[in-house]
Amino acid sequence: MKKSPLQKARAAYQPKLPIVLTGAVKAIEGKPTQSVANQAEIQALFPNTYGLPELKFEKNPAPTAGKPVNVGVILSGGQAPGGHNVICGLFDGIKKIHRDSRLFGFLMGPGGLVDHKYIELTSAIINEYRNTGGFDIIGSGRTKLETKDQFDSGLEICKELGINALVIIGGDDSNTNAAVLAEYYKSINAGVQVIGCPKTIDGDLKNECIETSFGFDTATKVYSEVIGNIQRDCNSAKKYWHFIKLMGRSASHIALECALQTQPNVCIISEEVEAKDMTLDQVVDYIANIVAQRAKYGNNFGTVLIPEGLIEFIPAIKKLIAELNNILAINAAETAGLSSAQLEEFILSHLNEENAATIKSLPTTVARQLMLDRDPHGNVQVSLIETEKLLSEMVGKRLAEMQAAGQYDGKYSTLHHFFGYEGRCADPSNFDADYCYALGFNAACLINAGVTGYMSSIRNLVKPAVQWIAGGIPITMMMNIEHRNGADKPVIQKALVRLDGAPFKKFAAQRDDWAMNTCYIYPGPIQYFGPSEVCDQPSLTLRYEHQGK
Ligand code: FBP
Repeated sequence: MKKSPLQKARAAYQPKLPIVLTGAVKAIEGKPTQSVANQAEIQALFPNTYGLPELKFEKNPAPTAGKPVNVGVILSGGQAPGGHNVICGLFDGIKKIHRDSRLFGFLMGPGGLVDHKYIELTSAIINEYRNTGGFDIIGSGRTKLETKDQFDSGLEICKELGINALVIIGGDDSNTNAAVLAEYYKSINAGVQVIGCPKTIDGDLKNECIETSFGFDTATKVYSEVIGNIQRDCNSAKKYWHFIKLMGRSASHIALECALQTQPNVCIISEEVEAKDMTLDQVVDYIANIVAQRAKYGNNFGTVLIPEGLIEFIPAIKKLIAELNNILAINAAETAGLSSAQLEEFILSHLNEENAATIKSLPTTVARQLMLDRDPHGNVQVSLIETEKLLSEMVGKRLAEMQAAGQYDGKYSTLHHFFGYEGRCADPSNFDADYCYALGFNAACLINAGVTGYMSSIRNLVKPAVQWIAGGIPITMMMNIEHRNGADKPVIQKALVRLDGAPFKKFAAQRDDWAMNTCYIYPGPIQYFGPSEVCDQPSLTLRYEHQGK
């Protein structure tokens, strides 16, 4: 395969490992753990994997010779920069345990395990993918691993290939499924360990023990570069308002991080909209007032960042989505074969009065997307809803009213952008390259320690990589019971933006200044070579969260 000079140079990059993982390790057990909520229910559902202790690796001065292990690896869900390095770290880790260890990659996500589609990952293949973005080494998919038939089918192929452990690289939903799989295999003494790795650009898989999910750092740096470029263009021509939607599913972590990096005129944080019980009209008023204020000083330009999940957080729409979820889950059999038009009719006839009124108030395209576009986990496909256009149009209408009332005198020309897919497969930043390699290498250590139902954990991330702390966190510890698709289910608690957290507080303290004055920052592209303060910095979210502790 032909490679660019940067690709060649990047292939030679040696990710930095925590010092503890550079030699033999032993697992030190902490105290038994508890789930974040609903302890009794989670314990009853996970009798074999609940309450396990946290693990921390320390140097082992008297290691014993390791035995070969065969490991299967799965990439699950949306792409995130650094996934290849998790696999490379895992490969190097199991080879360090024993040179005859083997790694099998299941193709196109969890479905590959169920359908027995795999390849053996040899050193020749692995070396082609070191420090690269993307998930193309084995592909990814969103098949949900949740039924006994799927688990049994997975076990068949594990037995056939002599696989002792599976590593599932995924977000909160995929790691929830990893925990269920670990519990099932343990309950039948299947002899297959299951280890998870925290992946998602969305940054919503984090807690006391998992400081960040991988991919967030690179993706937000890519988006911030492009937002900065747009801001410079915007500040040069001074004639457009740019409405920029940013991926991130429900949580606004990506929008918040990009705002901290680039200082736009407006950034909406969904979690705040919900906390303040704001209506869509109030969000529109907030933006329109800033446009009008800036126009008073001749500044008929600006940037507005919008998290993709915003629509779900407007309380009236949230209620609507909850009822839609229930209707679809309860009537799954009845609605299975319906055409889009029939399904729409079915839903409209089942909605309560309040929600029917909400759906009628929305533009038809948005209403259709809410009703019809769902991913396999039942989530609304928020990335498909064009909130940036919806908001800019509504702001335009509001400004026209204000103009008629003599409250606004300016020009309002808009441009729209959606950044998501552009950042998901970027070559990982040094931070993500190092973090991911360490997560994979550490997963091999967890396998060697014989544990199951754990997530690979690398902490102390604002310090240089050599000082990072390696270990494992029982996945059940992160779980609670939530109402999903019409039923109560054990799931990993999603981390939303905390309004009492340091990153939001930093933003909130400065946003009025950014709104009125043009304070843009132009972060520039990710740098791989050069001074550490340019190349190795973690996200601002991570830095502020640590400072705030
Ligand atoms: P994960 O939660 O699987 O990591 O996915 C992240 C994400 O990029 C979201 O930000 C986005 O809403 C979604 O995937 C888009 O999904 P798809 O790749 O199926 O279009």
